Amino acid sequence: MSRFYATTPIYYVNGKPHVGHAYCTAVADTSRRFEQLLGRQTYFVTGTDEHGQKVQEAAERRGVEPQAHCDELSQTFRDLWPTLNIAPDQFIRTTEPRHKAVVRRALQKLWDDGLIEQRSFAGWYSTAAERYWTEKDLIDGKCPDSGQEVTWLEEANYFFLMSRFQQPLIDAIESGKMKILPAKRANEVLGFLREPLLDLCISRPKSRLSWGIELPFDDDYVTYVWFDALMNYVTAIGGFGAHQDNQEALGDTGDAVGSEKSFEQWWPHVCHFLGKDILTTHAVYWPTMLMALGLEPPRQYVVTGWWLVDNTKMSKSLGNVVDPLSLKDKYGPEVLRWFLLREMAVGQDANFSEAALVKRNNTDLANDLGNLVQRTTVLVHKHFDSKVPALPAGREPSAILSSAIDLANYLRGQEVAFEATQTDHQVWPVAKTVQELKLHVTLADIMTLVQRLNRVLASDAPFKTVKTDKDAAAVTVYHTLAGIRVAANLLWPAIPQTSEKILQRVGWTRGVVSIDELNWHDLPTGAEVPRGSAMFPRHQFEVEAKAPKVKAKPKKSAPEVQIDNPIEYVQFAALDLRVGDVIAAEPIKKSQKLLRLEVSLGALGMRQILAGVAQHLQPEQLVGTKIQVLTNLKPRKLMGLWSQGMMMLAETEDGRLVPMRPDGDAPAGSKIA
Ligand code: ME8
Repeated sequence: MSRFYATTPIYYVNGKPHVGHAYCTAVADTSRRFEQLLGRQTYFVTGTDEHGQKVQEAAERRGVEPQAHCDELSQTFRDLWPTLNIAPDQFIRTTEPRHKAVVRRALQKLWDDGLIEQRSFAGWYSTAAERYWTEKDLIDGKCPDSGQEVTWLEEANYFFLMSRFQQPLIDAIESGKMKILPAKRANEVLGFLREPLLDLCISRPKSRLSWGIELPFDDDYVTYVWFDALMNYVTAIGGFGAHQDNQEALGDTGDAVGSEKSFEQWWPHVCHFLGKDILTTHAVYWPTMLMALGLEPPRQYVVTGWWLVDNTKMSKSLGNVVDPLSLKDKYGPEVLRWFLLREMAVGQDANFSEAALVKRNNTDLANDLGNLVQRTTVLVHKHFDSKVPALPAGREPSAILSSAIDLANYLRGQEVAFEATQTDHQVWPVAKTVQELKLHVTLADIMTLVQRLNRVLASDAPFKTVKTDKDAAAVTVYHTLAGIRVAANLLWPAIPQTSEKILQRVGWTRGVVSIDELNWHDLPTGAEVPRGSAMFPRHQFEVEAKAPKVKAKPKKSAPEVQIDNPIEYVQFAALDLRVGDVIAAEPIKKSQKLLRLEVSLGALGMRQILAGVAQHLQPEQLVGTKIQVLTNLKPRKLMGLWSQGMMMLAETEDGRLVPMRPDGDAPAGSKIA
């Protein structure tokens, strides 16, 4: 069985955790859970980075001893993860004796091997970045990383001969031995390596900084915080003689920490998750340190983007951070997880806003997933004695139902002749996108199964057929329950708690299974389907409307306009108008006014829209055309069918209804503003 060793950055304890930290840790947690579904043995480590100037200063500001400060702050990180359903196997702290011993052994080895030298050194030192810069690195005389002041310092220090490993590092990246995702980040590192690589100062004199690990060969110095911190990835799995200390510190936690072989077994399978702000330390310092120590460079990196607030990075020093705890308390941990994972394309930046979080909840979770579970289970309670219905002999699933089964099998990696229809965006097997660490794509692909199951309900209409042909309804209901089970199992890595609840709601009591065992037809007929309330409440995001500015006197030249019921811009901005492609349109029996439309909103999926235009337009006039759709109108039930949006129409004075169509080529899903 192959392995997967996931790590996150170990976070500085100079402030409380924010959404940026929660994001990277949630991505690592979700990836490891996907790897578990794919049948791999996994190990997941996170922790805190506790030495160095930033932490020493944070403790000084609070007037507490550094160790007491670290104990307190580290605990806030440790306590946060379980509340977000993040389940690391190990939480490591750099002030633990087991880690300090590893760092000292590593330094001693480099010193003995002549790979560390003492030199006198002068340069511009940035406290914020905890490093020296050359004159030409500075931007406007300030630290290029943090924008903070720098000071000129001259001192004797110890240097790791990093320059010797420049070519081996280039080779490791170019040969793909050390894989950096997304690829543009690998190119960035290679670009950096086009310039001569300098040696790395790995010591700080105690006269300037006392909060660190003492060098084993000179007790006037402590270790540079990055040299110390990066070694955590080795300590955690028992490298450099840590396995015995690990066992004592952590108890028996399986082969990842407890055996002499643990490092050998796990290191080749490491995957470092980190933000783009710490790419150089991870992809240049770290592999060269490992090479110098006679170890293999890391196998894989996933470099994530930044959450921005008003297009500026969310960061402790800027004070614009979003507290994950308050959001979790307000919306629940899984809504927060879902938003973080689904909204941000791994590797790119995204703007954080509570309004966007609410919207994600309402569209993906409440409308698509929550409604699907609710509508199907209500049918079971009403018409099938609260049990998974038996499949009647000789009745075949409808074409759309069969396509949902094909889609599920395709997602599981079965060789199914599944072709994305024109209404889907491109869908890939889960194993492929997981391996490429494109989690946002994986989740969007799984949601296409959920959307298709909703279309099955709309098209097979079991709530109708149950009255005339109960066997037909039983076929739809059985398969929809089976499909929900498959979708919930596949969504488990992102929303573990919810997914387990959904499994129970459809009568599946055997828990989450690996993707190989995830057979659609395993859902046992006759299983009890328990009652429950709606899983994802819709939320309303209150935007405080600013009072309109009242001008003392309107300018003389301003034309007088009479506006009935004026609205604020925020009210307009709350409307989500999109371009939609009409895929299908049909009259609704017994209704003179309504047409049922199936509308594709591109990557946002499909919607069923009931439009009151039957007396104005023939279905053929709509199929294949583009329309404007108000997508965030609360869904409504009309004639027993859900309408999940509104088609925008111009109403002429003589009472005609004319569809509003984009003039020019705007793809489905484009936002209208
Ligand atoms: O750098 N958006 O710790 P740190 C997304 N101790 N992710 C963000 C973010 C944002 N706005 N802000 C922070 C350190 N992060 C070192 C690491 S590892 C050996 C030592 C995430 O507390 C992102 O993953 O500053 C970033 O790399 C990490 O937090 C930095 O956390």
